[in-house]
Amino acid sequence: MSGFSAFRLLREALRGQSGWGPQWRSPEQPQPAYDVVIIGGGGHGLATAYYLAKEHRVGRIAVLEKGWIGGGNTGRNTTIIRSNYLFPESAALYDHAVQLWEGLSQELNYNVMFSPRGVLMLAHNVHDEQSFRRHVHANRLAGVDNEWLDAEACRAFCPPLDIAQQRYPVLGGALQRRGGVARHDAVAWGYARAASALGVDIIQNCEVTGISRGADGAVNSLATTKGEIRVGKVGVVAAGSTSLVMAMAGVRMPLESFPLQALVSEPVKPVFPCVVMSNTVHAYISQSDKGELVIGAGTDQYPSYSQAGGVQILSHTLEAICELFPMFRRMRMLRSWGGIVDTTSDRSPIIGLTPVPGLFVNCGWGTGGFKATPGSGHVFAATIARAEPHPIAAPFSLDRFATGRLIDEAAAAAVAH
Ligand code: FAD
Ligand code: PYC
Repeated sequence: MSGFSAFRLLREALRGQSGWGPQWRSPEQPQPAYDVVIIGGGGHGLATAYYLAKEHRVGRIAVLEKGWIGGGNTGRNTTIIRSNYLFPESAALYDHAVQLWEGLSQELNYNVMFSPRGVLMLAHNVHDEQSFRRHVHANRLAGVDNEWLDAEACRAFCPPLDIAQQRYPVLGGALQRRGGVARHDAVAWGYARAASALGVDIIQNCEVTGISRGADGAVNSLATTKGEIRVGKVGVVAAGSTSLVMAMAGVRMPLESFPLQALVSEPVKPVFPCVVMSNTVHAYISQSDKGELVIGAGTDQYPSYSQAGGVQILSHTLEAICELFPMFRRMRMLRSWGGIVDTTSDRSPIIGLTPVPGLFVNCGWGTGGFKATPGSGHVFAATIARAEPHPIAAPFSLDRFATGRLIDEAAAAAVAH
């Protein structure tokens, strides 16, 4: 911290923090027209706007958010970051993101608290072990770090883990040491501040309610709760609401939407050094820098837009956490919440062009898109600016559901599915 920053901090502490200005501009009203509008002010939408402004000359840019930025899944997720997916296309996409995470605090000059403390995925049966070993081999061939640990090595890496209990036997695990967690709000705020400084308008409480097309079929204006906006190009980055937004332009999406839940415990001193995921059990856990255990569950079994989620889903996850980590049996849980995730049949995202000229979509991240935030924004910005897919995004086109060129990452994404 520079001497000036230290002095400023002290001065603000003494005068009741009254001198800090807003970190980003958030105009009450949008301009009448923009060259590019991003629908959705989550991490992916804000990152897209930032890279559009920074790396591409596309003119006036706005992000329209129906609530507050980061209030969707960006602010509701358990922040696990990893790139240990099976297929080379996915390794390229998710590892592009991990590489950007590694320099993101410097890039944004904002501490996103990226903490590569290692992500350990537990194997509970022979099938798990075979599947994870296959991922380890595939990842190493693709230049992505991943290694197999036997049960004793898992316990050494994560001392709270009980490898002797019988209900969820631990045969070993796949460890990605470069994986970890980041602070979700800071990611949204950091991108918002940096995008705003580059001239992007971030309009909150502005819901898009209609998408209009001209005689040539191209998108030309948006109806919003703050009036009509003329647009050149539109990027839809609306996570669990993608199907609803795309329907406004007459595009039916191959998505199903499910509630996904998580919860946090009371804060305790640092006891949990890493991230542990159990795909078979649908449970994942880490400890936040505030000391809370951050625990996530599986999706509900039925599609729904209810953010409540089933109580039985949470109780199943907590029972498993207590079996795997008996030292947490007497911890009290503080709060739980849910978010709506949009899933594709191959558990890979959709990034790219749509049948509507000028309309682009970035969605289908299901239960696992936080980890991709910087990479997703980076390749989507290039895709919008050039009106052709960025090479890393190209395999994730919408038309793969017609051509059959699916990228089946069900096993890699399985923790919450
Ligand atoms: P969001 O942050 O949801 O942003 C979309 C925005 O669009 C929202 O703010 C919404 O209000 C806005 N919007 C929607 N409709 C409109 C409209 N009509 N007009 C204007 N704005 C609109 N991923 C991981 O990688 N690791 C994890 O550990 C992880 N854990 C998760 C745990 C839970 C409980 C949940 C729910 C998700 C988890 N995920 C995880 C998934 C991850 O949260 C999402 O994939 C990711 O955050 C999606 O980011 P986004 O910016 O696309 O979406
Ligand atoms: O995709 O890594 C993941 C994940 C962890 C928790 C929810 N999704």
